Amino acid sequence: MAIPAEPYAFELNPAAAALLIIDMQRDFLEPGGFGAMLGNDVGLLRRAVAPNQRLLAAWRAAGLAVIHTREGHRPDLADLPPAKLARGGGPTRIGDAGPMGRILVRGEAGHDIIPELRPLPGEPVIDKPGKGAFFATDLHAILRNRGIAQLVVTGVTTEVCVNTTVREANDRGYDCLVVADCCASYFPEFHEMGLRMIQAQGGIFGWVAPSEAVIAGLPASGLSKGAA
Ligand code: TIU
Repeated sequence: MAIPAEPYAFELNPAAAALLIIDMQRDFLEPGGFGAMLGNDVGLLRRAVAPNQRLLAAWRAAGLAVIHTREGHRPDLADLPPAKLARGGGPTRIGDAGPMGRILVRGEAGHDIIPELRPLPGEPVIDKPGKGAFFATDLHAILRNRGIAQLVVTGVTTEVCVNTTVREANDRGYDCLVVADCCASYFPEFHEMGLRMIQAQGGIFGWVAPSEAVIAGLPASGLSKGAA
């Protein structure tokens, strides 16, 4: 199935593709979390919620693999680099108490994925301490065990965790299609440039397409369990 994309059509192989939704967590998309702590207007990220809901519904209906990620740290912060703790400049830091619990800490309300995109049983959730979803996680093993070679990537933020993950994936041999309207940034110009960086130079890191093109390119009926 050829999906119209930049810089050229993406040949989707549904049995070998996963939807990878990056860090659609309350800590980034709701007031009082990590994103707000860094001085950002979290409302700018909300524009990606409805497109992700539509794509996720279509992707699930087609019976294809879904994987979610969350950025965060152990409650004892043992996996938090001192430099990451120190950066940000504000009075509140990772691990401090906020309105949604301790900021960017696993198990807290703010660390969870927003209710609009709640994972279903059987959809792996990758907890990652860094920006890239491959660093210090079992994502690569999970993908290989499932025969996944293509990643359709969405989430936040475009130039930080989405870009870092796509670059990591590209170096590991995965073909990545980034869904433009399903990503967002606190900086609209970084969103635009983040997408351009992926598709430039003949698709140096991958492809970019709108969600409606991806949805139109999905198989009409669900894959059978044995198809992969
Ligand atoms: N600050 C920012 O733009 N992003 C992050 O800190 N993490 C993710 O992008 N998930």
